[in-house]
Amino acid sequence: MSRNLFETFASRMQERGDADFITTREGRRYSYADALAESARLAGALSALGVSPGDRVAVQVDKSPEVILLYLACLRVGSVYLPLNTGYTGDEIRYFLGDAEPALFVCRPQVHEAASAIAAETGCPAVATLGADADGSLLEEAANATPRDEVVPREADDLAAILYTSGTTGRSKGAMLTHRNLASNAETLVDAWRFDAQDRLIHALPIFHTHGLFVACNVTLMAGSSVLFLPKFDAEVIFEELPRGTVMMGVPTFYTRLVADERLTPEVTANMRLFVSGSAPLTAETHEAFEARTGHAILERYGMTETNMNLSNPYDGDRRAGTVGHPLPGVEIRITDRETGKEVPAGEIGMLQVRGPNVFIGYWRMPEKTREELLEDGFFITGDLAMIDDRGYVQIVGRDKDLVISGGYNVYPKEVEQVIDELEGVRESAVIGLPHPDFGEGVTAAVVCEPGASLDEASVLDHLQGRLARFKQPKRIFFVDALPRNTMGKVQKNELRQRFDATYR
Ligand code: MLC
Ligand code: AMP
Repeated sequence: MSRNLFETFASRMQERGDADFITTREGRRYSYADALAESARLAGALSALGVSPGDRVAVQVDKSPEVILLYLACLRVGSVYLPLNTGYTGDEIRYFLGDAEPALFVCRPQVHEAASAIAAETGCPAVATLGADADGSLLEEAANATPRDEVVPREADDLAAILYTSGTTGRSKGAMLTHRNLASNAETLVDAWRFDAQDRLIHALPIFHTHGLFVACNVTLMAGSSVLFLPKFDAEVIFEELPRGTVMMGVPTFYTRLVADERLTPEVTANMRLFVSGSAPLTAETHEAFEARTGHAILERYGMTETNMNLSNPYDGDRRAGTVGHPLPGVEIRITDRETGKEVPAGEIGMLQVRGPNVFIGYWRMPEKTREELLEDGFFITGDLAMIDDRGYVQIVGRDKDLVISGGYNVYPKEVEQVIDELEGVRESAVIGLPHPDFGEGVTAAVVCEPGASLDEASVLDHLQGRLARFKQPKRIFFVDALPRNTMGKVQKNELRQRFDATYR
């Protein structure tokens, strides 16, 4: 029996027929029946463009309902959907295309020429465009293509998607996610968070990462709910839409921004039944302030690109501030000693490991990295430090990996350091995350210059422009005489964090 995730969606989509699937504030609307028909047309276009089962389809486009139809079309034809952050620069895209070797690159119409050059350089045979206003060559192709109604059979362990996640070495790793991974997590979350056809999800997240794509859209499709697609988070728009929504999912920055706004009241949120937060730690302060202002306890959950969602606070029962709740049904966790890998006693801090049908099958073409992080017994080493508190709730207390999370986006210091270090006059650099009132953590660099070099903050930032996505670029650069090191020669980032702690406060 085929285990193509699309088939699970399709039966729900058929049932929902003319009901709303995606709407926008500009009045665009796709019913479930429309989404079935349009995704079949797009599937026809993908085949006409040379996409075969198992091929990767790389997609770097602005958010629009048609992107989700394209994702569905990729599932239909058995290809592997590979979404890319729209903030990535040409250099970054070159790496992803070179590594993933997609059969097709779908880009924004305005960058068609540059994208085609990168595609040619990296051996990607086809390029199509898709614009935020339903423009571009892909939809033209779809309009002329013969719709493909059949769904290519897939096994549960066949790939449905590859999502790149940055790595400690500075090289991004492609997390390989299967049909089983995505289907199991969506089914679990529909139950855990009580999604149904009456729900209307306010969707302000980007759709190129796990949170906005799989958590939000797969759950919607699985439950037959409807989703209001907003291009980005804009507090003005959120306040207008809250009275018509039932659920919102966001990164902590959404909630700190809402709490800072006097329009956040019990009245404006009265129609809402659930607010979910994740991708970065939500402070207990924000959780408590939101509840005091609205009567809603934000449901915090914990996930990763490699695993989708692992832990969640309960729907019924106490949603504890500063915790990520309990393992979701089907997910096992253990908290281990970082050195020995043995489980630590309850109440102690250790490395969080997770296992379940949600856990990915490895990093694309990186068997060694996969072996380091995905253990033989199926547990995945998350790199997050956790403990189970006295009431059995899991707290994420820190990270063992050198990672900064800024506004829900991951930034690996190594990647930024490497680009800074290329600049003439730089001897070395260290990138850290510092407490930031809006983004949670602000990417910050400490730079040591070569003797006699005349660099300033602006010249370093200038150098990064166009080489690294904006969200990875440090908000501040500090010049130091030397990086603090321990006797082993390892840079002491904690010392730097203490020294510059007050930068954004
Ligand atoms: C924007 N900027 C950022 C940034 N977002 N800088 C650092 N970190 C970010 N996250 C830059 C912009 O380029 C701009 O700079 C300046 O900050 C101000 O922009 P803004 O208009 O205030 O930003 P905004 O568009 O409002 O975006 C902020 C945001 C957005 C938090 C709403 O970043 C966002 O939607 N983040 C969600 C990320 C996400 O989906 N993560 C999930 C990953 S999945 P300038 O100088 O260019 O003007 C995952 C697994 C899991 O982690 O568990 O879910
Ligand atoms: P990503 O690789 O973008 O999927 O980010 C995954 C990382 O985000 C995890 O390893 C955690 O460090 C972090 N994360 C996600 N959700 C939470 C949360 N609720 N609390 C703390 N950290 C989180």
